[in-house]
Amino acid sequence: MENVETKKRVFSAIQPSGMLTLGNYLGALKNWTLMQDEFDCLYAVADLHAITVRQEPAKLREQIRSTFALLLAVGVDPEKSPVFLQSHVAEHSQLAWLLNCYTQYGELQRMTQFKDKSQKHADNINAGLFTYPTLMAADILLYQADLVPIGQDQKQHLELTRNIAERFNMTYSPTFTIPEPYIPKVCARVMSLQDPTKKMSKSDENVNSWIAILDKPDDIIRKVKRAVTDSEACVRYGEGKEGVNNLMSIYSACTGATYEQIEAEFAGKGYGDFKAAVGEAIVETLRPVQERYNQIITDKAYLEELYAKGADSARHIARKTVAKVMRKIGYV
Ligand code: ATP
Ligand code: LTN
Repeated sequence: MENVETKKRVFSAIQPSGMLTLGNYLGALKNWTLMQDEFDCLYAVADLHAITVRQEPAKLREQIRSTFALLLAVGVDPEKSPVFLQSHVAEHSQLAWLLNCYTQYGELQRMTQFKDKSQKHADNINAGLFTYPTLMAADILLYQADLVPIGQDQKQHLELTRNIAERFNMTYSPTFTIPEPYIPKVCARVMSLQDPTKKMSKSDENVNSWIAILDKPDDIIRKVKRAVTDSEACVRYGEGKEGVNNLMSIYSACTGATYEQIEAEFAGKGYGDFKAAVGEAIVETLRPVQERYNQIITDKAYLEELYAKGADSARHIARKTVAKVMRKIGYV
């Protein structure tokens, strides 16, 4: 009998940040919603990961709630895909410890994100920052995920996850599913509006370089108007036109238009008209998300009910994996 059991399992997580960007939306979250029918998905707010850098308690609490509400607002449907807070499922921490003992110091030392972040936060190079990838491996392996939607920057962590899983399977017997990365083709990278050779990032100090999912329409229009382009004044996709390419890519992701259609639409028109249209398209794309977010974030009871439900469903799967792992290692 064909049933849902044959669907591939998908797991992904996002760190809680009050300021998720258009890049997070078009590059990651939108894709999460599109995968819900074809796959058996689970999604988490990676709040345990967040404390590898120092967080202010009240602000962290606020950002965790806000990120959870945003996941629902962009269209993650808790009826289809359990969505939960990582810290509510203790098995994440538990499996992370076990996997730490199957991960080499040298492997973690090679992680480029560790090298970058330890440079950025030189005053707080804590052991959690170093072992962050084993927690991420635990997140994925707990649910026996087949596919993990991630951005380019997380590929190295997924590769490590696969190595840890393969090592464990070889040492004992098949225990973990070996996960594959799933990198969406459309708008995989939204670039900075101020320096289109860099990815759009909320940690960029120049607020004009990024658009938050919750930015007000006027701010969105203004930021796009100020976006860096070039002196050719021709809307076409091409080399040396990173700024225009980026805006075309965003416009395409928001409207569904192909690059040829966009070039035709703006033939003979200047960047002013093009930027106005791009700004408008972003506003219209984000409008329904913002409306849903504003409804959800004020409904505390609804949110709390969903945290609990999501964590229950996740825990049900996670427990089985941890029990299996502990049995194989030799725990009584
Ligand atoms: P930071 O800006 O602090 O580096 P971030 O914006 O990259 O963080 P993450 O939490 O690391 O945020 O990313 C969450 C997800 O969003 C990841 O899958 C990441 O690849 C994706 N993502 C982030 N920025 C972009 C972007 N500009 N374009 C496409 N996808 C992005
Ligand atoms: N490290 C990721 C967030 C993350 C994740 C995961 C992604 C934590 N656990 C498991 C995929 C699967 C990030 O910073 N983008």
